[in-house]
Amino acid sequence: MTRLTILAGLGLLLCLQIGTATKLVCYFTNWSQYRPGAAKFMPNNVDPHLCTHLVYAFASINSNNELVTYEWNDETLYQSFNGLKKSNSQLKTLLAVGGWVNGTSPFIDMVTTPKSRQKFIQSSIKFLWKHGFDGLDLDWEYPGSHGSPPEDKQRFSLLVKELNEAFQKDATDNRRPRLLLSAAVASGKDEIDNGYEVVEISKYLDFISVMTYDFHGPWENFTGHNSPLYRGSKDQGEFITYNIDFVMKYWRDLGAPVDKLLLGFPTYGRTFRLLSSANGVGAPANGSSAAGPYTREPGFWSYYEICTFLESTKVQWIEDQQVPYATRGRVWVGFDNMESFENKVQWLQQHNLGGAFVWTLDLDDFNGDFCAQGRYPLIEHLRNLLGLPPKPTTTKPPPTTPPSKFCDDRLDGLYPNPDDPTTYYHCYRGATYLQKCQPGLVFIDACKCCDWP
Ligand SMILES: *[C@@H]1O[C@H](CO)[C@@H](O)[C@H](O)[C@H]1NC(C)=O
Ligand SMILES: *[C@@H]1O[C@H](CO)[C@@H](O)[C@H](O)[C@H]1NC(C)=O
Ligand SMILES: *[C@@H]1O[C@H](CO)[C@@H](O)[C@H](O)[C@H]1NC(C)=O
Ligand SMILES: CC(=O)N[C@H]1CO[C@H](CO)[C@@H](O)[C@@H]1O
Repeated sequence: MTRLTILAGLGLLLCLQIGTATKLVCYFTNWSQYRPGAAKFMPNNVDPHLCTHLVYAFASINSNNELVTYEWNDETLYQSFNGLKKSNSQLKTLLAVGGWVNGTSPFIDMVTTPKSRQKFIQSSIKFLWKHGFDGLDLDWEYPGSHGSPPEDKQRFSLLVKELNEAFQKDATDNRRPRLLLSAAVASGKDEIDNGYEVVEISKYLDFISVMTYDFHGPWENFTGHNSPLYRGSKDQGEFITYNIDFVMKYWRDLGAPVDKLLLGFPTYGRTFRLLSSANGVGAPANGSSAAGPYTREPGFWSYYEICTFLESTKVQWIEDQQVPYATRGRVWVGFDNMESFENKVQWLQQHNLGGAFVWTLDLDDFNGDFCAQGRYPLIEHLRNLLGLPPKPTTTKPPPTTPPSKFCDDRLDGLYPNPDDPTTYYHCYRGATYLQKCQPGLVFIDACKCCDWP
């Protein structure tokens, strides 16, 4: 297996960052507020320094083609969500519009005529400014399939173009920043073919988040990984397209500029119920194993629920696909961990992508209550791997080694602090930042991460 050292990743990234700023876009979901106990997630659980962009999922479209809230308390949540920008003035927030209404996508009616599209566009501009968002994220699953007619492929391009033009005009007329425009797009080859005029939409979108997960799940009759990096050696037929390497190259080859493409990082896994004692990849399965106690959705476990499962079994590695799974009894789960994130970031950097997005904030161990790896262990690791600037810290430097000097003769990267194992140095563009591990954890040089001693 290839194990990327953070140092190499950061060095490479420094070169890439001269032209473009790497993005780390993180999704917040309006339904995580209903999870029980330590899993309940509210906007005040978001670390405002973790990601470069936050996206609130989801808003909807009403029968008058206007952008509207979903949840009874969305407006209150918008306020605290956008209030996070008070703690980090660099942070950008977007509102995702998507989901289903009356069993169908609300985009389908909205895109039919120039008039209905304008109604939506104008209501969006008003709504976004009213609530303090910096942009709109289109989450239509999917134009041209899943109940949407073939002509929606062109209508989606028109929507994106008209939104972009209206956002430009709004900025000029009202002398305010242009609203951002992005889309979360399909990773299935058929959905891509049926849904997007890639060159056209790429002109008008600030970034394109490719949903590189849900490749395999309990809807199939054999085990498979949720988000494999590479094709499995046994994959045949259409299955050879069910992996990140294929899909991201497909988007690129259809004409999407790589610096607008974001790779999707899931903080969850997909579970199966095994049918026999065979328990590798491709083993016969029938449906999902029990729902997680916190996410309470069959077939779907958050990273913090997987952590708990891992206490009673060991992590297995899918060598050809570069991702982990775990199994015990009749349970099988394919998931992501720090190591698979490292491989994926390495891929992302080798192919000069614009960055990463995470589905979702609330599925990571956001409080550090479950996995003993600190707060947001996966996303924090992802942030470091991407080489984003260190988060501000209130830690006072120890007097013996003035931190302003520590990085003077060192390459960018993470280093142990010889004077205090509970802290570490992050060198970034010549500056020294002293970072603190979560209480009880120490810095481990081998993984460049904080862990239980
Ligand atoms: C969904 O159906 C309900 C009941 O038929 C209707 O009142 C509502 O307007 C529909 N919503 C949309 C967006 O069409
Ligand atoms: C899954 O179902 C297909 C037919 O739908 C069948 O051809 C295949 O053998 C099944 N695979 C397993 C592992 O049961
Ligand atoms: C799979 O599960 C369904 C529903 O639980 C059941 O009806 C069916 O017989 C199962 N199939 C096999 C092959 O066990
Ligand atoms: C609790 C909940 O699920 N609230 C809403 C959040 O947004 C989705 C859209 O996907 C709605 O379906 C939910 O009702």
